[in-house]
Amino acid sequence: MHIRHSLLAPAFALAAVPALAQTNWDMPTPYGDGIFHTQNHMRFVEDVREATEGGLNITIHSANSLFGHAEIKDAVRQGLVPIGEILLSRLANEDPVFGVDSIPFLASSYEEAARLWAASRPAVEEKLAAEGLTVLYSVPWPGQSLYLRQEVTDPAQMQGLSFRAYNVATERLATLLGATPTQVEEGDIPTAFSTGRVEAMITSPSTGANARAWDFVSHYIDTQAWLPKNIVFVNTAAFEALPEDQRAAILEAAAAAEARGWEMSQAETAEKIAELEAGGMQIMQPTEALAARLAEIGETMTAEWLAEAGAEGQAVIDAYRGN
Ligand code: PCA
Repeated sequence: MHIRHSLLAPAFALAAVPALAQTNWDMPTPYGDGIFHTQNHMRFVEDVREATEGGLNITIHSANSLFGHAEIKDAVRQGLVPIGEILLSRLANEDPVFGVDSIPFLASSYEEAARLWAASRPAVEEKLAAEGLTVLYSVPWPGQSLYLRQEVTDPAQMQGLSFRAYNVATERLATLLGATPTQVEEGDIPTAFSTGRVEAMITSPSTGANARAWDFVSHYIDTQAWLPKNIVFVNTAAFEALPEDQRAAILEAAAAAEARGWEMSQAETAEKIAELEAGGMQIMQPTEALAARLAEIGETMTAEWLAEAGAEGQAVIDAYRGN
């Protein structure tokens, strides 16, 4: 009798489990907890948890802690994890359309960046869908500006600098400036500067302030040349395996995360420039000569992108420009 009871007890406990069923998802991301993108994901995850009454629990693994940036897309595609984030333009070597947001001065305000995203989103979604991925939301970094160890008034001063790159467009920009590009993950920026691997970069005030750029560079030149986006996607099969109400909860939280993220990005542009200044950096506008050279490079990179992206690329640019 006594024995039978103790055998029955676990069976009752197990029978109760389905009512409390919880799906746990892991979400690898490339950037650290101090970055607004990650903070935006935390709100997204909270919204999903609340809307599903704890039924869908997403755990963020930030700063490349579960998969490295270069592995995240394939990890989601293969179903090793159901959801993840990457910098969209890291995929430009797979298809040029993924890199359209990283062309200098093609879309350098939030209003332009939003129009470019609207114009390119269908193509981005279609290409990722063909790989079994569903786009949830995409949020831009603040404008990309120069970080240097001396005041640069003439673009010729950039020649020969070892220049930190984070995608193919930043490599190309460095090369066109006569600098030497080196790929460095965002989290490795302080070490790359302190060990002398790089001595200049172009990135957002968010990344600059998070890396405490004032410890290793002295000048910030406010070019705000483009707004590259991060993108969050799910494995389509994993998404479709969820109950209808959980799918709806994800889509609703994703739409809210996209709207909130764009606002956070815009709001922190000035805030993070102020942090760079408070840290001791010189905040400058580009000289006419530097601005002219960067504009010229933007034209070159737009032409190169169009040549590579063909009719499909032209259609994106036409839609963006309202032609
Ligand atoms: N920060 C990321 C991508 C663009 C940005 O502003 C980086 O520097 O790697």
